[in-house]
This record gives sequence, C-alpha cells and structure tokens, in this order.
Amino acid sequence: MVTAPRRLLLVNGPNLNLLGIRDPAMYGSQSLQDVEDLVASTAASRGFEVTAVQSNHEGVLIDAIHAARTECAGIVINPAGLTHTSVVLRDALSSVELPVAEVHISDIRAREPFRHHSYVADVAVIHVIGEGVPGYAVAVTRLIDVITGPTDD
Ligand code: CA2
Repeated sequence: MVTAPRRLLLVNGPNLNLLGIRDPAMYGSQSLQDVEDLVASTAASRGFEVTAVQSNHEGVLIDAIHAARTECAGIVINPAGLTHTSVVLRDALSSVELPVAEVHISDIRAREPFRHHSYVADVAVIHVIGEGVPGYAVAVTRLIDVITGPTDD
C-alpha cells in the first residue's frame, strides 16, 4: 500500500518577503516568518509537516510545485501578483494533481479590477480571501480536511 505523505507545500509568491516591512495598512504587520510559523504550527496540530518556499522568481516556484507531486499531500499558495498574470503557474498547479488552497491576505475582489481575475482560482479547491494572515491557518485546516476527511485527528 502506498501511504500519502503527511506534508504540505506552502508557496508564497513575489514580494511577499516584504510582509511586515512595507505596506502594513494593506498586508498587516506580521512577517513572512510569522506566516510560515503559523502554517507549520497549524499543520503540526494535525500531524502534518510543511515545506515552505517563497521566491521572487516564477521558475523557482514551479520547480517547488513539481517536487511536491511526490513529496506532499497538498499545496497552500499565495501566488501574489502572479495570481493575475501567470498561466505557467496555473499549469504547474494543475499538472501535479494535488489539492490546492489559494490564499490572499487582502480582499482582491474589493481592489483594482486587474486583481479580480485569478488564473489559479479554478485549479484550487479552497479559497481564503481577505482574511489577513490568519487566513493561512484557515486554509491549512480546510486543506487537511480535504486530504484526510474532517474526522481525522
Ligand atoms: O492579498 C494578497 O495576498 C495578494 O496576493 C498580495 C499580492 C497582490 O499582488 C495580490 O493582488 C494580492 C502582493 C504581494 C506583495 O506583498 C507585499 C508585502 C508587503 C509590502 C509590499 C508588498
């Protein structure tokens, strides 16, 4: 029997390394490290480990997504600006056939029109939008429910 890995991939896209450093009015005061710690602790409470990647380079994110195909049971992703531009990121997510949770810290539906369309939206099974950094924890919990079923502890 093949057992699915109890590991998630956390992907944060371009410029999210600036979280907590710039623009706190839009994205809050918590850092990328705070996000990664929150995701790791939320996943650990359900017996999952996390591999975290943030990059300002699209190809680095795509390589990490490809590696997740055999190493992870699901992907939590905030694609940042690539949400609204990247067919190749969408294709990578689609190709690995893992459940995907899309997270946005801000409410992209209430911002400029160019942020209203997400290339990732219809390859994700979970969408957590505009709930701030705590939205990452919501996404992890809902994604693990999808992976394991809601009664798994
Ligand atoms: O709300 C989100 O999480 C976004 O994915 C953030 C992206 C934006 O392009 C999306 O439309 C919505 C921007 C990430 C840039 O992060 C920064 C963090 C601090 C300061 C400046 C940028």
